[in-house]
Amino acid sequence: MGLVGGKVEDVAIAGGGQSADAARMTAKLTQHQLTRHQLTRRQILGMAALQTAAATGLTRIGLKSAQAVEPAAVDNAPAIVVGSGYGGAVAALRLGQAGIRTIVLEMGRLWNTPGPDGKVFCSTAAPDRRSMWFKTRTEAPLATFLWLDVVNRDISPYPGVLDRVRFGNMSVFVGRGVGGGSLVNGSMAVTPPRSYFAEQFPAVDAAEMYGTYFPRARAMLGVNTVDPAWFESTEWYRFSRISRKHAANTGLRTTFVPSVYDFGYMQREAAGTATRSALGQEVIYGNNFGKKSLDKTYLASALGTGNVTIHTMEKVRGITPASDGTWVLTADRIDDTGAVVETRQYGCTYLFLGGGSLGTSELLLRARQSGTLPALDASVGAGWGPNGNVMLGRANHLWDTVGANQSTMPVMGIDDWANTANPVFAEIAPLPTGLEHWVSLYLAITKNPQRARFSYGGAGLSLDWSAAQSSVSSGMAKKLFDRINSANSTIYRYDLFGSADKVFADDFTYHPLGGCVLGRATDNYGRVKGYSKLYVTDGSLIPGNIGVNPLVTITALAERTMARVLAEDTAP
Ligand code: FAE
Repeated sequence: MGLVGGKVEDVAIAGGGQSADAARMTAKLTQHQLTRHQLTRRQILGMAALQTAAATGLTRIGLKSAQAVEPAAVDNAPAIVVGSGYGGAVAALRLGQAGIRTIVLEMGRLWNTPGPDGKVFCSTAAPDRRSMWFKTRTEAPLATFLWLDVVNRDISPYPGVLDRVRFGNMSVFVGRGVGGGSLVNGSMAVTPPRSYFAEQFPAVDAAEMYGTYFPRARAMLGVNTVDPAWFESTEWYRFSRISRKHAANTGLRTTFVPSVYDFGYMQREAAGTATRSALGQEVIYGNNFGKKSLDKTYLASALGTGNVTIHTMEKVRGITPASDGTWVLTADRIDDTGAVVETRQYGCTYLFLGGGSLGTSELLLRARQSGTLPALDASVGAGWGPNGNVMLGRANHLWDTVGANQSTMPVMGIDDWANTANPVFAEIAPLPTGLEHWVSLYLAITKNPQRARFSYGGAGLSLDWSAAQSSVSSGMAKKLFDRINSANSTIYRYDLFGSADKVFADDFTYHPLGGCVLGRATDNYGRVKGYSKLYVTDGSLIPGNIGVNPLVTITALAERTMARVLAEDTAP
């Protein structure tokens, strides 16, 4: 299995046997989208491939995907990437650009086929089966309003876009589908304070990260910021301005938070000239417009190289080294009911794990437990944390209205991270219901030093995080918000999180981090210890906490890994 040589541009132009459908899609995209966004030619080709695959119901997406290719008994490629979230998408693009033929295996579906309502994704106001990964009822983080069970709905099981994975004392939200967490997240694209990054990654060259890889990640992801003048005047961010006033009354600093949601598009939504998405209660179950999720950025570019194919609805469950030093993967292909319709084997020389903190930890621990990867470092599974996440609501005075209209994309945070006695970064979160409710909602990221460990056994993946460890996070959030309540004579909301008097939702996280920590379970570049040509590129590299929302850090670290691996490990 050698590397595929050749010039990437030539492959892309030739289109590898691009069908008439794909060519038509390309032309349509060129007319309609190039004018709006500055798409590269690779992205246009890649997006055409995604649309063609959706239109024809294919589960294998590449520039050649419109051709009816009978899959071989074992699919071999020089490189395989597991998962198509941030870590997987960066790996796929950089491998494809290097002329290396790559297969991406993603357990979720491709999200660009409209449902009966003409939309790809459902909104938080009217969730249906598209919302959640094989559940019979939605499991939104904010469970109740005025203690009433009015938020969640019964749904039929389906490979929906958001999953909530429940462990004993912690449940973890993750995205499922081509684009992973980028499909469901709040788009906040924050670069961590340099001093904290250096504290968490003492062996990583911070100057190189802040000079090269963070800027590269932000540019590739399409990070932008809200126009401050529009922010000050629009009804859609009244909820942020009220929370900013209350923070200021407490002597606390607020800061604008960059985003991968296109604020130009949002302003057109507000003006009534574009279909509403962020302003139409779309977020955790996907955004139909405006968001630069990975299928619009890294993955479109990766497909556009002509060297990358994405296989959807295929869950990798086994990793075995072959005697010649290559890798053999076992993957289950599932249908819309979740039934396994086929089990396939894949072979590759270079294996990149981008299944996220849960997915990658599970794959490695299961391989160690089943005896196929006995030489993994003892620290695999360890160093996990929820990024100190705590959600909470405050009740405002009647005169401090937060507005019936709220954008789903947060753009501001209360930054008290420099307070060494109690470091907290609290994003001001929306609660869009279409009605005035006087609630200020927050997702606090606290500097909780507690860590847990994954293990794998008969019951699958388990996590030994305890309720006492969560209370360290909520204790820190309480210290900050007690100050805010006291300065503004306000109180907490007790009705939002299900049980009678629950104020701090510290038992779920949007930010699972760790399990295969950089420099411990891997070398300093994500190469898994004990094996060669096996790499981790996702959030499992981060040791439990990064102080801000993690997508930019995951992307930048993956860029750093790929630059090093392509320079050193894949040379002929
Ligand atoms: P991730 O994006 O989770 O991708 C992993 C992919 O691998 C998924 O598509 C899985 O389906 C797939 N997969 C897993 N196991 C397998 C397997 N065995 N075989 C095949 N495929 C597999 O990983 N972060 C921010 O920075 N800003 C935000 O505003 C923000 N808001 C969030 C809101 C929500 C509701 C959620 C759930 C998360 C949010 N996050 C946010 C977190 C962010 O999305 C998350 O850290 C990244 O998506 C993690 O990236 P990874 O590459 O680690």
